Amino acid sequence: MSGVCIFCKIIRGEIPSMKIFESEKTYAFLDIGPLSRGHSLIIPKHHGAKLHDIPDDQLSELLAVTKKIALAQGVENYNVLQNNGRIAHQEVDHVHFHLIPKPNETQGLGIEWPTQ
Ligand code: DGP
Repeated sequence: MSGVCIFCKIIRGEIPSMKIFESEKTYAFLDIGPLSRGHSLIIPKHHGAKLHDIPDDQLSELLAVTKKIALAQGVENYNVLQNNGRIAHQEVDHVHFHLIPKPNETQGLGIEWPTQ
């Protein structure tokens, strides 16, 4: 955990978030600036800026949780994105997977997700 990282603060509950899922290793919540309804972020509790900073067991759970959230949302068309470094458009230096339902699928979400 990092004292200054905003995603570590979200995990600790020091910054509010719309939590979707939490386990020992993983936390998921709605993106503050959603690109579509249900846009979610799935993050490891282990602090690391880039993909290669995260232990393999945490990475595998991140993808499994991403899949479960997509299934729970009931969407069939979506993007999963993960940015590393400023040139690659990473803004928050704590590894995160974006799960972005495609706009024409959002009306089919199985769950009413608030946009926050
Ligand atoms: P990236 O460019 O891949 O680093 O995306 C960072 C994402 O994090 C961006 O879509 C907005 C989101 N974000 C940044 N700060 C907060 C926050 O405090 N709360 C929530 N829910 N999302 C945040």
